[in-house]
Amino acid sequence: MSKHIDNDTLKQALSVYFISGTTNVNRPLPNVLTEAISGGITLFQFREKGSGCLTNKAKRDMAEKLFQVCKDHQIGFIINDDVELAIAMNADGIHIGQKDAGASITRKMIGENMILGVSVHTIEEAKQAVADGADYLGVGPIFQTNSKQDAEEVCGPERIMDMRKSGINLPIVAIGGITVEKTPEIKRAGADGVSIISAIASAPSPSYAANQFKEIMKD
Ligand code: TZP
Ligand code: MG
Repeated sequence: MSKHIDNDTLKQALSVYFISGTTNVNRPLPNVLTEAISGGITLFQFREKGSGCLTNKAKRDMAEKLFQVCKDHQIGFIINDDVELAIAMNADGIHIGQKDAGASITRKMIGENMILGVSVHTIEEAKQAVADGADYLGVGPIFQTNSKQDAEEVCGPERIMDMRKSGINLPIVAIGGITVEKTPEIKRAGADGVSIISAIASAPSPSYAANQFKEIMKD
């Protein structure tokens, strides 16, 4: 997968976007990822953060394992924050936040062929990310979340609606506290996809959970 995919294909790929690091699961992440894929996730982001997270070679080794699982199932593999690792591995994409290196610098580093996702909270940030060359926007936290310590204020699905009204056409994924029950309203607000950590990573069956999201997001 690369940026050469058109917007519609990217929107499809973003529809059920599973995000996880090893600290979000209590069993091997490659197993959880494999189950989530079997349930129907459409994209994966490796986000290795928090106390006890892997670093250096252990992080790279885990990333390679997860990338291979994704390749085996034709699922795109995105890396959070770590531009150097994304480039070194030739990942499908990189996702950055407002506190990371700026989007335009990141775009210059990765070139045109890698997908660039940017987390935004406001319409201004969204417009800036578009101008800087983002391929998709992650908007949130939509609802209250326990998965991000330094999360901004909850903005609700209305923020996505407001972005659409202000003319932002880039693919948008909602993030933060997304559950199966809340997914229909996210879709109605104009999001192309839902990005989920805990509702899949901590689910008794990641496969079943992923499948429920897929059913709601299809068509
Ligand atoms: N960015 C905004 S909220 C969030 C991130 C990475 C965490 C989302 O995790 P969860 O468990 O799906 O609420
Ligand atoms: Mg970040």
